[in-house]
Amino acid sequence: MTRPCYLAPSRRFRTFCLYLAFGVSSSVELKSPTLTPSIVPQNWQDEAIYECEVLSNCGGLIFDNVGTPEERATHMLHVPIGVGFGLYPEIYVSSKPWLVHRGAVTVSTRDVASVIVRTATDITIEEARAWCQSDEECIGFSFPWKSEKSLLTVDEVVFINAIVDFDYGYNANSNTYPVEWITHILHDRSKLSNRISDNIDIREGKWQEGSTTPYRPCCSANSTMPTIQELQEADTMERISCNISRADFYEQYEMTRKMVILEGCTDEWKAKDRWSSIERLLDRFDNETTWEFFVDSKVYPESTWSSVKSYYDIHKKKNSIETSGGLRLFRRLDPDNITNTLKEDYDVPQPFQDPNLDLYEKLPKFKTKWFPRGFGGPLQWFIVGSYGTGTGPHVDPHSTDAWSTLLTGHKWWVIYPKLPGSVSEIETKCSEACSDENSEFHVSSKANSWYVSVAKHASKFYYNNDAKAQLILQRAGETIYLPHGTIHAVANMDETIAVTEKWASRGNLEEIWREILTSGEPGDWQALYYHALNKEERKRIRNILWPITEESVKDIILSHVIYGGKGTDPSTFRYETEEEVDDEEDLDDEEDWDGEEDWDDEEDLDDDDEELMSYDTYLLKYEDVHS
Ligand SMILES: O=C(O)CCC(=O)C(=O)O
Repeated sequence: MTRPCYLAPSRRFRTFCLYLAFGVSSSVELKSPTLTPSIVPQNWQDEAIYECEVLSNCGGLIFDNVGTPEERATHMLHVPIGVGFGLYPEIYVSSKPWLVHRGAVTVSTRDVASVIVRTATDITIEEARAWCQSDEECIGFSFPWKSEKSLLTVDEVVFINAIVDFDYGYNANSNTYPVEWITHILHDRSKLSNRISDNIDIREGKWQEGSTTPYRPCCSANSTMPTIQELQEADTMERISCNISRADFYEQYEMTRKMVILEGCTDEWKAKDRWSSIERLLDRFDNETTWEFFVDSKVYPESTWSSVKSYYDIHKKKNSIETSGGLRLFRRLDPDNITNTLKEDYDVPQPFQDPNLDLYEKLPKFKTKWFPRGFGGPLQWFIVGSYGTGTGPHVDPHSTDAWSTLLTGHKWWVIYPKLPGSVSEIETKCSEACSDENSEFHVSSKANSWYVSVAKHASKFYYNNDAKAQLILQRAGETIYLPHGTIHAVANMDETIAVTEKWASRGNLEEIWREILTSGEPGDWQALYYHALNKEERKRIRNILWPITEESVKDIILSHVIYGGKGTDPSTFRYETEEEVDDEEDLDDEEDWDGEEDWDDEEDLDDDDEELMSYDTYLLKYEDVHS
């Protein structure tokens, strides 16, 4: 069975079979949209429509109806105007109000006065869209992508009332795109009518390296990092008080998967003083305590605190973001003396104080498997970073949410849009020519290059779904809540000290459930289902897939982004059939779960004949399987 143009949704952004159907036309009966992107497509045609709605440059589709349904070619319309529509039995016109294309509208000297409606400098793209929409003539605007003056505005915008010619800036001699332009076209069919010539080809260029983002070079880019002041101006993230109750926070943010910043969580912490600078922190530990630290690409495991100190002293003298050599500690807070010392200084922020916060706590074997080296307890890390160090873009592992509290300094967070399909991994990376710079970094040189090439421009681009990246400045005393699945990168803008925790949130239960089904061991899902969840949560689970059988789990895939090749390979899934589970003789219907509140009492159980397995039984079964 061939599907020539569109493949499975997971390949959505890699597989294209694009045609341009551009032009001015007479009236044609158009097929109206059959679904919105929030509805899961049921057949190949709906799937293609779904993909088109997500893609920022898809104006519509032609279904040519030749061959079997699966063989019918699907062609993408970049700006559906209507020419030739009559030749095709089925046409879909996207409902999105703006189409975003790589390249610029070009105007001959003769046409300048008639085609260019207005030019503007230093305005945001939102302002440009609003102006164009309100103007009677304007059908779109072009702007050079790489604007260095500000994080939010573009240097120059050209508003147009017609598209006579289009250029995506390719230079055949150098095989490069020396000047990158972007064009937003107002998808208003009555306004567009007779304003676009029918022979314009804008299909090329945009899909270079499979990316919708044109400007991604790094290769030791030579530019400056934004200032703290500029980041502060660009930051529009919601802030709330840390006094919000656990219940309210869960309902308003964890359940709704909404990122937010909490203020005031550290007011009573000793860390406010003890971690107020790296210099002060250096007195907190014995010289002989051992640490792992990063300098440039090198990890120094098992280093003494005195070597961390002397390294810090040397680096501090350089004190420049442009030089490599920044120090970074990223230490897991497993129970030991260092952790005991640090724990005197901080507390879990109030909205996360909950003995039932982490579903993985209920599955200690699962947790140890995916977060090795742990000796139990919450998944927390202590992070120290000097000026100019940072992480590359990543998604936190194994479906975990995170809180992260900063005690001193400033961190720049780059948050990519979270809507499904909005951003593909490649769009967050340096160009392929700089692939070495895409490796993980904790260090100044690569971090600096990525931040000035990719991150600095991220909030000026409209990704698929018309979604945008956010730039955030985290200040001392602020706690970021990051729901799972968000691609993020974090740079230290000066000396920083932070503490963070990751956990499997009940707000993300569906994804945690998929994670356990795809990467857990026999017994894990039963332990979660029968012992950790309440009635309502069990219902949520059964809405995804029930009963759990060998056949039914085959189709389970994680629906979140698997970033950097990291994540769960569904083929590793190990299941027990329903029969096996039901036949367990040692299922125990009266044990409480680990001394905790008994959610699974008789009244609470649903009518699906649940049987309870004690936690001890679960561990025994687990040992059996692994012995
Ligand atoms: O704060 C940092 O330096 C990095 C935090 C982060 O991205 C993480 O823990 O996943």
